[in-house]
Amino acid sequence: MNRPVNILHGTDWWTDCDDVAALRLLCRAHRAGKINLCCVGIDSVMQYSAPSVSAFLQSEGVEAPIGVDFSAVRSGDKCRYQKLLASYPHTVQANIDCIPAYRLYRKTLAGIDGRAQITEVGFPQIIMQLMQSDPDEFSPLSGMELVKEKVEKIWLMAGRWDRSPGREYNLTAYPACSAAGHYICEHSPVPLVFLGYEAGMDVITGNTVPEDDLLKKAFNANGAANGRSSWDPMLVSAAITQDLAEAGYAAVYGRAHVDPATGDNTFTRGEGNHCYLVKTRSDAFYADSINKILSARISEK
Ligand SMILES: [Ca+2]
Repeated sequence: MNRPVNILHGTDWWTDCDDVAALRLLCRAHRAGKINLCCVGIDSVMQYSAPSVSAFLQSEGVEAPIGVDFSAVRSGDKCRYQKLLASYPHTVQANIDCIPAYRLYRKTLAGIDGRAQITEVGFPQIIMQLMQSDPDEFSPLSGMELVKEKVEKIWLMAGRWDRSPGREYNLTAYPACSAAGHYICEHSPVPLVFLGYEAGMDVITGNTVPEDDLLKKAFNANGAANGRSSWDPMLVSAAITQDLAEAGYAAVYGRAHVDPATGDNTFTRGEGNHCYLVKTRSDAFYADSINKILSARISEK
């Protein structure tokens, strides 16, 4: 059996619940030995951010350190499911008990044997902060050197690639997202794989999860009792599978661009180690395979 892929996972864990579905897929893949979920970075700060991720991981029987992007504080944000999740048992009691997410990524990358891949289903600032980071007690390498040495590729749920220019939330929510998206596209020393808005919009999942399941409760609290678009679960699903054809995608290669001011994304086909994913199967194919995992009771281990 192949060695499980090391994954550092970033999630905005904010106003949408598909982040929770994505984390379940990663936890189940971790428990099945397909991946090693090394850590989770939260790229939006709310009162219950870290405690709610901690509770969800605990409910999945997975231990992974949590980091927080403390620069991503927003005012007036609605806590739709985080408080509910945090009412379940958890070990991380507050955001301040975590180290900054980019530092956790440094620590994780420096400590792993072999290389890792990064999945990001929210805002791209943690990855930019990692790339821009200085040597520290975890590694004598700069962030860029560390990424070059230890990261194989970066998977991002971001952008809209069936239009030019395209606009999508993770790159346009606020100025820091656009700037970080631009930076990563211009400077990443490793391949970038994008799954865009257009791929996940019509794939509805979460609707088959039993009512007493914590994931379903998070969906219900988010107003998604009948399921939700599958942007984040599809991105992590592709990363877990590793084989794009098997996961149901063709890749369009070239170079992605993000306007640093507006967050609009464009793509130049041809030379380049960026790609965006195009579905090769029916929406039911992705929905069924994701729902099958989301709806399964946790296995004894
Ligand atoms: Ca998300």
